[in-house]
Amino acid sequence: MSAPYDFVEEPAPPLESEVLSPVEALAPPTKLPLGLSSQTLLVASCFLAVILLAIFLVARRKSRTKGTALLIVGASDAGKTAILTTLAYNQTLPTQTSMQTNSSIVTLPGTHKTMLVIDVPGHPRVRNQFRDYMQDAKAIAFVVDASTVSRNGANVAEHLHEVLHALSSLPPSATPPSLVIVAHKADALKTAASASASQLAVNRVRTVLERELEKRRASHSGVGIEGLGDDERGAQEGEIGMGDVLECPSGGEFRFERWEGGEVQFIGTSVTIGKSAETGQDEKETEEDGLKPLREWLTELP
Ligand SMILES: Nc1nc2c(ncn2[C@@H]2O[C@H](COP(=O)(O)OP(=O)(O)O)[C@@H](O)[C@H]2O)c(=O)[nH]1
Ligand SMILES: [Mg+2]
Repeated sequence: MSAPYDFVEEPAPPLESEVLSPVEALAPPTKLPLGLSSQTLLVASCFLAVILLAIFLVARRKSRTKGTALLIVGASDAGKTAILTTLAYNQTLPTQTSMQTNSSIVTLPGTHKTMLVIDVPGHPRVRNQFRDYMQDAKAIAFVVDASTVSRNGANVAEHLHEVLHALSSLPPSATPPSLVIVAHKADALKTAASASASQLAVNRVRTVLERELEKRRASHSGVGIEGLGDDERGAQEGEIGMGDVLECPSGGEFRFERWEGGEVQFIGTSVTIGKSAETGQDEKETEEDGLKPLREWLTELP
């Protein structure tokens, strides 16, 4: 076999300072037609194998990493668009109930991290669109109007049940997005001067939702896709039953802290309506920034 390159005819003279590996030191190097020793070839192919393995691992890891977006879901009028515009522009803009998704890039304060924030409309006919964005989601904020949850609990729980079901139905290879339940409009609650409005909002939302989800667990128990409407049934064929999603280990009532599908966090928030919240950088942080808990939660996401 003829060598393809001219320079291979003259092997490079060995360097005085060349350090021999233990393998080289033991076995006298045999020269191949290309002028390379078998040891050099061995080392080169090991090196190549390591590089290929690294490329494979990085590619595999990339396909498993979770998305980068924040999905804001929840009933109509819960305050989703107000939260989005406050995160993005530090003010609320007059909005109408929308059937369309709004989105905006938000920079998290104190960091250079940016996030795509997607506000999915809450109208019952379109709210299931959130499933289309699940793969891109790093986090889901389920927004609940704390001032009306006592009246709307059953509807809100039905919507949340769909979100919990979607989270549980993700393929095992996907990293599920983090879930936070946002007890919003804390400012609209009547509190005793000493009590924290956001803590009251969280307690109220958690209590109502646990009660309503427990009712759903008890009535759906063992019900698979038969328990769903026609539209849902087609889409969820083959997935876990709706009732099973709410089962907690060792039986018993539904409790968020015992939910097996993942950790569910709660925060209480509010936004300033109608005017720009002009909080300058050096102005000291006041109670006014009602979205602080949400910003902090987003900053601390893994
Ligand atoms: N009191 C109070 N009202 C709010 C708050 N956030 C939103 N709202 C009001 O709630 C209504 C619905 O808000 P919107 O963002 O359009 O809700 P969406 O349908 O979930 O997007 C609007 O009239 C807002 O002004 C809040 O933190 N406190
Ligand atoms: Mg809206």
